[in-house]
Amino acid sequence: MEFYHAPGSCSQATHILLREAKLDFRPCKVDILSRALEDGSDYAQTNPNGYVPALVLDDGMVLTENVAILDWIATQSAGLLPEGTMGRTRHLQMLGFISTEIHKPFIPLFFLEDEAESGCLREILGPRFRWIGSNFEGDYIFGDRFTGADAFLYVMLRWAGMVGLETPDMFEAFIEQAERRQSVRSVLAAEGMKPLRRAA
Ligand SMILES: N[C@@H](CCC(=O)N[C@@H](CS)C(=O)NCC(=O)O)C(=O)O
Repeated sequence: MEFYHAPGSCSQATHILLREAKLDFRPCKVDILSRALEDGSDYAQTNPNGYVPALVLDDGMVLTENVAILDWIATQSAGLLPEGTMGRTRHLQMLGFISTEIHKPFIPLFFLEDEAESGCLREILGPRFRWIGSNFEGDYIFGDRFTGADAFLYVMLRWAGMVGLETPDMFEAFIEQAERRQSVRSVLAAEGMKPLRRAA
């Protein structure tokens, strides 16, 4: 399987979950501005929409969209979904929330120069992070199981740190827990990034 990604982007969540699931994959780095792969070829040939993440499965199927990819990986290995008959649905609910209510509206914060506009966006995003915090059932969103939703949240919290967006204090412990995981440590090393917390 091939994994198309850009370091530090939302594809980092896929990267983490692929390692959690211990799946074999070949990482392929995409320059998301030029849409070029490292060998100079055109990533749009693989994903005409040009964005990451994308997986090309061994049968050639191209899988895109964070929600679908993280859900698919979670079904490939045991212990990556919340327990119970509603576990997969609850996980999808949280992935959908992070994808549409946090990830997508977050992106302009990296580019907005107008303080009023950026302040408005911060006011929208703050309560959404707090809502996730209010749903925590343990060390992670669904208790003691680290899921794709946790991987996605971790990446969004890294982004929050980059733009100085305040998030609930409880996420400090979450970040520390996440950064103790081998999957997170090896992905950060592979993507050339530092953990947020020195304690990790
Ligand atoms: N709908 C896609 C969007 C993914 C996305 O926004 N990826 C960003 C990186 S965080 C990207 O590749 N942006 C470059 C572009 O849109 O051309 C998903 O949810 O997976």
